[in-house]
Amino acid sequence: MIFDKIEENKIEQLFIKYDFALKMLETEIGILIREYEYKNKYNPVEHTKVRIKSKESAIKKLEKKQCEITADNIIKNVHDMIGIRIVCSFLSDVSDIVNIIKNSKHLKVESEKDYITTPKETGYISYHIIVLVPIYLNETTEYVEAEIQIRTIAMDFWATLDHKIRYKFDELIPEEVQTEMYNCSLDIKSLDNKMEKLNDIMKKYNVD
Ligand code: 0O2
Repeated sequence: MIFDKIEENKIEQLFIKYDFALKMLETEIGILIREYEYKNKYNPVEHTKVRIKSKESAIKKLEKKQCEITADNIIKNVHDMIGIRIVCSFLSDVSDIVNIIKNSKHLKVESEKDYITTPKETGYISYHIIVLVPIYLNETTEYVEAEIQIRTIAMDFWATLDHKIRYKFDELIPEEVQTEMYNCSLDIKSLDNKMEKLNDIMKKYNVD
């Protein structure tokens, strides 16, 4: 973790921009959800959580990618320095939230990863969108990358425990634990499908 004073200052300035961008992102997502709720008389979101990646985690990611520790390399190589997780009730809510984000006038979609249609080999299920968030500085408007993770409560339950387990084993996870986690993810998928059917049944009864 060796970088000179100039680079250290640049990284510090970059983190200030991340801080602004995270506030913008949180506000924009809050507005989009509130608008949806007003139009549909229904709130599809259980909770949201924002976070800025720590300097240590960013450096770890750069080292993994064998990149020099510079502010420019953080911008170019770490796409999830800031992020928001949107946890929804049902699968169809995830699709609705993905659509409203894609239609946002303020967030520019850069890329998407649909780990719901195609889960990761670990069993991880979620929908990721990388967006550019505008930040309005005194003289210019800049765009900062952010990762939006959208998932159901069931997917979030799995991912939270998986994260804990990974942390305990420091990435060297025994094969039997990996297999068990993968099998649990299949149960999560099946549970989400059952809950979606239940959601459809509920609509027939027209209850709020
Ligand atoms: P943290 O601590 O959550 O910030 P890229 O970011 O594009 O260079 P990567 O890592 O392949 O490459 O991107 P991907 O697959 O979109 O994953 C980014 C984030 O998704 C991760 O961030 C995790 O938050 C989450 N994620 C991905 N795979 C798994 C998984 O198997 N289990 C769990 N629990 N979460 C996962 P970080 O930076 O790895 O971690």
